[in-house]
Amino acid sequence: PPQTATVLHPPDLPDLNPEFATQVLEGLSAHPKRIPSTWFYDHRGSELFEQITELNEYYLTRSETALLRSLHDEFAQLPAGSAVIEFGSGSSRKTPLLLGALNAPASYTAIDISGDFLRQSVRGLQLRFPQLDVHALEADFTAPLHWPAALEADVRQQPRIGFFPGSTIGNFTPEQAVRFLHGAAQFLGPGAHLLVGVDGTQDKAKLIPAYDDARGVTAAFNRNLLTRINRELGADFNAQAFRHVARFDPAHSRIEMHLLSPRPQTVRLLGQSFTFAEGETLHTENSYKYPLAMFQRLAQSAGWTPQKHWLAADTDVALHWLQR
Ligand code: AVJ
Repeated sequence: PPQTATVLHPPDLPDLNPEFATQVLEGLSAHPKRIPSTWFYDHRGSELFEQITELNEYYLTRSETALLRSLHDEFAQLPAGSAVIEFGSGSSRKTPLLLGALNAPASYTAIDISGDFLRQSVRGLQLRFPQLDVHALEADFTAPLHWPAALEADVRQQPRIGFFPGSTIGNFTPEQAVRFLHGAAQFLGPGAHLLVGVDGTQDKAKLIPAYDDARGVTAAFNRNLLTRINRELGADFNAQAFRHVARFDPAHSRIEMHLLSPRPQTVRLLGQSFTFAEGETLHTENSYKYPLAMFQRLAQSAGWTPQKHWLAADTDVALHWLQR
């Protein structure tokens, strides 16, 4: 007699994020292998990034923070009652420097994909700035954004200042950066300003240690991606069997991070195997470095007018002030 087949249901992995699974499967099947750097930031990854920002070698955070402090008086001259909108606010560590300098800002809207971090940091800011109307939008700002109707009417009346610090824009390809800047212009509306932090460093002697520090915090940050894939997608990466590599590519003006397999090895993930040849790498991050004029051209091609910029005293970290 013909036998009856049994329908198997895929196992329920309650934490399996389909977007994460798809991008990891695609990236490991690609040549060269790659995974988008957005996946670094699980809880541990965010902790490790915070530690990176405190390293001596990682000049970016220190430079930008000093720059923001030095602009206190200049920010105080801007029109009162503004709406500050931060993209990818994360822990919002730099936000108080801007909010504290501005003349009686009316509202602050934080936008982040991680609702967890967002709720926490927005609470802290509300306590620190009790007069401020504080809003949190859980959204992916790399895709087109729309104002919730409840906020739009209020914010549209206020002078709008977008805030995108930390050289986060460097994680986009130039094409993605233009798309983001264009979307931010639409979202912020006519007359808005955008304050963007951009690193323009081209000196390998400064870049390599910043992305491959002596204490190995950046290496741990990079390898944590493999640990996360193991935990959330059930893979069997041996994170310690990969070497952290940071390289500068001057042709693309970007620093790259990779995980290098010093010997051949095979990894299993969701029923598939992926083989690494000796010396093969998994490309985990691009961090584009835009010198001043290069970033101004990029901003212009996205519909922004560069009005001003400020350069850090001892590094090539800059803040750009753009107007729509
Ligand atoms: C958060 C994207 C600005 O590219 O410098 C730090 C992330 N990667 N060390 C950067 C990062 C390795 C960081 N950004």
